Amino acid sequence: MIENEETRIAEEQYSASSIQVLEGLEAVRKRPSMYIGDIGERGLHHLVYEVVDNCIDEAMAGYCTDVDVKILEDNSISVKDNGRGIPTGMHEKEHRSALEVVLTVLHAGGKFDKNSYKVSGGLHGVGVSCVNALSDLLVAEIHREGKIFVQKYSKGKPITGVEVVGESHDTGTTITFHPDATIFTQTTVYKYDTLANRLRELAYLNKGIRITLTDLREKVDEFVTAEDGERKATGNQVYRSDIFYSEEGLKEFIDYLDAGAPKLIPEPICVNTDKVIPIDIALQYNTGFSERIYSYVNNIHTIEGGTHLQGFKMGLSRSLKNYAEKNNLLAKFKGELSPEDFREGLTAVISVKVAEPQFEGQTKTKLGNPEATSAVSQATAAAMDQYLEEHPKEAKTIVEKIVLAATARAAARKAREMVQRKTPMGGAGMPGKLADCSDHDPEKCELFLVEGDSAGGTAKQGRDRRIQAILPLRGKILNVEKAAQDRAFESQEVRNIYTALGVTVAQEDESGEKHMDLSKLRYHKVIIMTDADVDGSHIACLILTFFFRYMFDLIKNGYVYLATPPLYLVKKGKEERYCWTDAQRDAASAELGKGSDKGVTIQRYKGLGEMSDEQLWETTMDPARRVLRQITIENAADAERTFSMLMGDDVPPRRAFIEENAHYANIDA
Ligand code: 0RA
Repeated sequence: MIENEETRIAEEQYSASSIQVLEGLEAVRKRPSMYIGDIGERGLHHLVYEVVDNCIDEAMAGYCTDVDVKILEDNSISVKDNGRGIPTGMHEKEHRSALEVVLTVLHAGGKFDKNSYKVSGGLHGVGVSCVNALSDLLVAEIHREGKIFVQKYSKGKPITGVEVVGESHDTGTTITFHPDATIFTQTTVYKYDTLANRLRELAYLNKGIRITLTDLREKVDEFVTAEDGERKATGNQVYRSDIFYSEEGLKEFIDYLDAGAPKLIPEPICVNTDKVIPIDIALQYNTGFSERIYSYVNNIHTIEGGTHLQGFKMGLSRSLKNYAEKNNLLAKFKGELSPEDFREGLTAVISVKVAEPQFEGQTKTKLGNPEATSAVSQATAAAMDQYLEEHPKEAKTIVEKIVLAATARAAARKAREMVQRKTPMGGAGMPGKLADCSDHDPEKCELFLVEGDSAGGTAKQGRDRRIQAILPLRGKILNVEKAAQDRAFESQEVRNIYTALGVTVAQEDESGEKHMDLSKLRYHKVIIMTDADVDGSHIACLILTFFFRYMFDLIKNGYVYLATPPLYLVKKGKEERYCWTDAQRDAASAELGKGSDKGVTIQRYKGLGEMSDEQLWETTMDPARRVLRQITIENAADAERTFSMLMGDDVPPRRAFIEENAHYANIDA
């Protein structure tokens, strides 16, 4: 072992070209997750974003207006733009076409156009070459200089030369790729809604670009919305397609995010400057209580925030506080304003461009550049100062909301203290519904959060009572998106979760991040176990949203999991097969039915309650046999975003979306 390792290191040092090798596409194929995050559903979709990012760059440089994304019948993706077209001429130093350099050298994308302010380029910034490496077929079609050029690749290697196949009066690039199933072993099936969510977001973040998405895999019923708002089927079958286009950018993004929520001020407030770095912000207050701030750097969602977010919070509080004091609006208010009070009912999108972003944190999506704090803080305060001066009526409304928030916070603190007082001292004061385990070593112990009393009962019977505790939750837990903090802490289910876990409420630190003390956490696995149906995934989503907003550190430390109960039981005589997918079901039924398919029965589990306690143990709870899906920050953020963007309010089309999507937006292993 050691010898091999040493030999390998020696070899790497031996030739300078080994660096080239390491930077080549073989490295991408060897360790794909290092380049695209993971090789599950997220990574698969990431390939599309990586290509689209190049088109966005081309658009930001002023050469492209339209991007056309298609999901082809075999789950290939084609991305077409009307930019300049990737250059096809010989690259002097490389002795091959520039096209080939772009498609086979990591980071090559931006090397030619020094002038452009390249800010996009994908989360991992690896470019199209990475997509090429991970595709079993990639076809590049370039319209440029009056001609159509085509070159084909497989697994990153050219399989044809650059061929002229026709003439064209337009310019542009079309990249068509098919993800390599030997890399993406979990799935190569694209989800329309996942792509749609990201493309919609990109359209809002980059106003003026028209992005279309079309699914050529199957036709669906066409609907029209009549003037009275009713959706009617036309009787036609069409490919599913959406056009994402935003004239006004973030302002419209806010309207989309807040659709249905009663607004506090008529129009979102916008912050827009290029002084130090490009900063684009829109914010709106609604009559609700939750704080929703989405921050982006170079079009990348910064889940863990960072210096730009910190600057925004500082600038916002400073301006509002100054204004309120200067105009004597706090005269009657006796309490104290805390930073959070300025953000109750706030929906904001922050988009900044940073030339050399330093990404930190677990997900590498936390901006570290210190200069962003003051730049964003000053820009925000200046724009807010001006808005408040020019809109005294709205200013007064916002300040009144802040004072109300501060008053409610005092009440919330009381409720919180109640939660904290009930914190366990050796088992006493545990929720009545909790069936605790006998072991007390948190590292060994697991808490199952189970939907409903009946499934809870089965789980209690089936569990290993030494290390597994069960907490049944009543139906749908509170939607924390829509509740004030004090109401959240009044919820019995929410309190039970705090008490059972042995934790107290997270507190905001100076930089505006919430952290909680996990030293008394009683279980190191918190397992959400819900039915494998639409309602079940909705409930899982609600619980995840709660953890995401109130107990982020729990997710960050990898303590939160989803259980995966089977969907089917295929049976013949005494032979039984549990199945989690339709493919497994079909295989099992073929296997057991060999000879005669008589006597093969397929049972579809609709809920946990339909399983016996032994079945639940064997399939879902037994540590030796079950499959748990660990919730990552990214997955939780996706769930939260899907949930928040779609379910924040019961707007009917959003509801329909959830119902159509029986599965969690983006949660994978
Ligand atoms: C390198 C240089 C130039 C454009 C591009 C790459 C380019 C890449 C992609 C990928 C998808 N769409 C794209 N469009 C353009 C500059 C070309 C010039 O100077 O004419």
